[in-house]
Amino acid sequence: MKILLYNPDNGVTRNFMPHLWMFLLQALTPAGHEVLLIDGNAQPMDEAQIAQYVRDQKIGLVGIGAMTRMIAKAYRMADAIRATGVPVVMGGPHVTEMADEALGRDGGPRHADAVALGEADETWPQIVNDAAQGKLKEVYAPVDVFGQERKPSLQDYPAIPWQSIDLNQFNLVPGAARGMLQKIGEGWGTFRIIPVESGRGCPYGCEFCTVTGFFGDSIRFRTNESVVKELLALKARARSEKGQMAVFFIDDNFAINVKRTKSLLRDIITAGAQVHWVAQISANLLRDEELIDLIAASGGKWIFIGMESVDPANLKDMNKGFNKPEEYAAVLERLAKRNVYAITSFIVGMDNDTTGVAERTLEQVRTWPPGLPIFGLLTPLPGTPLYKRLETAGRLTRPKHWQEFIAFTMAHTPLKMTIEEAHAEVNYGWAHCYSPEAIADAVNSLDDEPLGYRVNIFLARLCFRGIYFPMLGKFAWLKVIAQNRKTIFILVKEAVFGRKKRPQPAAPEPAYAERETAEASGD
Ligand code: B12
Ligand code: SF4
Repeated sequence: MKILLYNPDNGVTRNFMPHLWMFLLQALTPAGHEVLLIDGNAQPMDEAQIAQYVRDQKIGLVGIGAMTRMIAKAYRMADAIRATGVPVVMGGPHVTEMADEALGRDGGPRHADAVALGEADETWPQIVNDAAQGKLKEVYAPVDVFGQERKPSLQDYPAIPWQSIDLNQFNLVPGAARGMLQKIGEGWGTFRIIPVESGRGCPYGCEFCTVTGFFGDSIRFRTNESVVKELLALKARARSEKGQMAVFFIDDNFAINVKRTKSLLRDIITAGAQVHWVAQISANLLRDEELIDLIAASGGKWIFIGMESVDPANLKDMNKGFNKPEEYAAVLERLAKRNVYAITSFIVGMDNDTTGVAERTLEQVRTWPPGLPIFGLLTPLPGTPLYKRLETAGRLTRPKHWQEFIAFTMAHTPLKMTIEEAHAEVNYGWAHCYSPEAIADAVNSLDDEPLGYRVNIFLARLCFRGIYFPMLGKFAWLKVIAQNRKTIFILVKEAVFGRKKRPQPAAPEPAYAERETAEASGD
């Protein structure tokens, strides 16, 4: 049987990274079936196109995975596929919470023949076998013989065949430049960001997050050996095609067990499996200097930190009181000292937020080493404690907001400001962090660092700008390049002519004790 795994586009950005679930399920598919992958972010398709594709390729089963924000598109695509007579199975965090919606059991239209609840590592082979025999059931749940939910242990994680998977749709290097760039250094003909997981689960249970409910508070890890092997395979692939590759460790909290993270990073270093990597780690776990040394030495470049708010009252409300705003600066400086920078994520619209929250946050951000601040609106995702609380309080203005997803638009009323005020705050945050002046300031703040770091922060800021300000298409990019031409000129000049010698800071006044000694010794 031919199987298509499809991930819908998010309608806002071209995702910079493919979704892991597709590669994982492909690797877990029983022998004898062919699996094709389409990520709508890389290969945009509409309903008619996907139906045609399914017919042309003689697909026998389609699997669709989606987050809440993509579910409306996922349902439309599923409807078009089912109209061709091909069964659709859906999985992922949204349908796990809203299975009745996907199956049309809530009074609405039916979109899926079957849903896979929760982690599908163990149910997927059964789904494929049932579909091949025309005996697809409606619901697949990962349960043990007693009917209790069972979480895969990850100890026998499958080897994803990165050396042979078709990754053409995920190359971030523009087609026209590939030939030329392949010849530069070790080669830049391809550049891909590949998702790798080293573990699952987070016990913290922040109020707005689906992770603790979905993956459970039982934390599970792959063996170090299996992660190291995967990194080595990815490195070999990049080398063989004269390209580059970076890894996003998609674990919810990569350092949730600091001892184990250190041991993994040590093993990566020992095996020479270092790649440039990004990971999500909460600020409270970044206190350990040895951990930060190992992050830097193993190739860690960017750490995503869910700071959420600089207001402790908000953090407490969200059950995220373990975030201590007073230690954010120290955490970021600890990272920056090793040239590791942070993607700092903030949520606007929390119950203690009032107008001016974006500027109050930026007052702090400006005192930190440069990074990539991002701003989002508090969103009640189905299945979260936040959703239940707001529903009970009658504060949901669009209880089924996912059925008509509107980017950067609230679905509930904040307590101390209006929805429009919250939108304006998010806009303020993005506009002030990604204006040409702000980007130039970020680059200049790394004045003492080698050119590579300055270029890195410049390019990263340009890309992240696109999360809020749509930058789809060549024209949009040209406009951004024109707006940032001064910074580009300075960086290019430095690359071509080298760095202008900067005035050395005056020698510091000797410390009191040194002065005393020098005077006493007659120097
Ligand atoms: C990596 C990641 C991202 C990446 C992008 C996704 C990517 N390209 O991988 C980035 C950083 C860009 C991102 C952004 C966002 N993310 Co995100 N992200 C994740 C993260 C950390 C890992 C995803 C992952 O690969 N997990 C590992 C795989 C193996 O798990 P999985 O995808 O759930 O798949 C398993 C099952 O669900 C199931 N399954 C999944 N799909 C399918 C399909 C079929 C057919 C079947 C049978 C089974 C199946 O089988 C898999 C194996 O068990 C998750 C949290 C998490 N741990 O999952 C959040 C998560 C998916 N993100 C989330 C959110 C909310 C967002 C944002 C909206 C945040 C924001 N406010 O901006 C944005 C939106 C991005 C966008 N514009 O599209 C939520 C989604 C919740 C929901 N109900 O939708 C999650 C769950 C985290 C959370 N805080 O609750 N994210
Ligand atoms: S620390 Fe992160 S992954 Fe864990 S519950 Fe909180 S937001 Fe979710």
